[in-house]
Amino acid sequence: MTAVLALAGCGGDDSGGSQGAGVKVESAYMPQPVTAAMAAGFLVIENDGDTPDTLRSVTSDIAQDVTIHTTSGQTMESADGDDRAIPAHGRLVLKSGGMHLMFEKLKRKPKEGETVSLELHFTKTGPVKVEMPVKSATYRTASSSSSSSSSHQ
Ligand SMILES: [Cu+2]
Repeated sequence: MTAVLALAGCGGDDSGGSQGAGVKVESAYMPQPVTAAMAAGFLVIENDGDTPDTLRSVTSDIAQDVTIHTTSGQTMESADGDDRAIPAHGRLVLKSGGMHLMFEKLKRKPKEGETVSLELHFTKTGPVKVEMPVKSATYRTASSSSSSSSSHQ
């Protein structure tokens, strides 16, 4: 649970009181997984604040582990600190064919119509709770233009 990231921050001055201010989550969804082994999740994190932030970890009620992956070609790898950065007044997009959440060791298999609870942990902002709807296995957001299929959606 303690992913230790050596963050090149702004000198460790975290006396500011803007906890939870700038970050919000949109367009979260989970395609209904094919197997009970793992599931993918997608969302968009918007940072309205003046401070860059970093997605540090994700927890969920349905999975023992939630990891953050990037997809390159047909393979995926763990997304590191740079990939997880959310610039000030910027966004971090997790979408099909790109970065995604990977729910592993599922406690139950999510079904279309259900909602999965997760909590996002950031370097600066306090935890953000997300209710992620489970969609059909082939669901795509309108903005997702990628038609390439990776191995686990
Ligand atoms: Cu993955």
